[in-house]
Amino acid sequence: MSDAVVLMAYGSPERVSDVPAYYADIRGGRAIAPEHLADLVERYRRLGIEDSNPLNEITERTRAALSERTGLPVYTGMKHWTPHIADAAEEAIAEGADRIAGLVLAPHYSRLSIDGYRAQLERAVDRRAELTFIDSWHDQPLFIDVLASKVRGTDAHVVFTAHSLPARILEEGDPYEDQLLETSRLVAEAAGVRDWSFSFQSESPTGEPWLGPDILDHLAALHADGVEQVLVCPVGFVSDHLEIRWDIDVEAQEKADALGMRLERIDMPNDDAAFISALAAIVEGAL
Ligand code: FEC
Repeated sequence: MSDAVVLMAYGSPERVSDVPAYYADIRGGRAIAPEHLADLVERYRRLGIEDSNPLNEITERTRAALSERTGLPVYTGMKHWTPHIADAAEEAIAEGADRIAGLVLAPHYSRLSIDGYRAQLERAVDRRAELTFIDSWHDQPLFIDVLASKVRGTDAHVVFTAHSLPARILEEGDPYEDQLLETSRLVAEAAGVRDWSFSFQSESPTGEPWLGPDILDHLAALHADGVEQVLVCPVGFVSDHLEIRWDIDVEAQEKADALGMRLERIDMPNDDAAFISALAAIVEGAL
């Protein structure tokens, strides 16, 4: 069989002028409040992505490194931006793939997030190749080692974080929160870290309750308990996303400063060699 990988990511606008169309794609046709759009444009602008976005270069480096490491053709497909997941699938099939592994650059499964990637990929492949979709890889040992190496030996209280989701997923029996806590526990154990906790981040203003606690409230609670130093380890993200560079590096940092706490965060895995080895093992296991 001729194997290929479709490596999927959320997607990020290439330049500030892309933000309205990008946000419209995320909202899937539902209304966008003008102040929410203005706020999002401002966040990207303040991160300096006026004309180009370094995150997309990181994703390309990750793709190239995974291809080199596995010896397989790897095609990048974005959920909410270009190149779309359908473009990646089309290219893989045009170049002769008859078995495709679908891997999302997000380790934890939720119906609300990962099923969207799966649906786009299945629709695009349309049974023209055998498809092996990887739902989650939150406990993959090499991935756990990558994160453990980033928190091992710290004196700070480690706060593991991930993107929040609407709280209704719990009533639907969604495994997202359990998987996040499992990753956090495994990383803490592997690193010998005893002083840790978990909180969510990056809640969106959609008008319904989201999973908590949010990191900003959590920092205040930790401070009230006498914690002075935190190391943030965002287990739900693997790259330098807006959620990291804004929600942690700006918002959480400002909150910590106001509380008189010291806040640091781990360097994200991005295209680290050890992380690429973890991705390669996941793909090889699936194929
Ligand atoms: O440019 C970048 O670096 C940002 C990329 C980005 C990632 C990401 C990850 C996740 N999201 C998840 C769920 C939701 C839900 C909504 C939602 C809204 C946004 C908005 C932006 C955005 N997300 Fe995101 N998310 C990223 C970007 N996300 C921008 C819209 C503005 C805002 O709310 O700040 C609510 C949608 C709605 O309005 O109905 C739900 C989940 C993840 C982690 C898994 C994954 O990466 O796929 C879950 C990266």
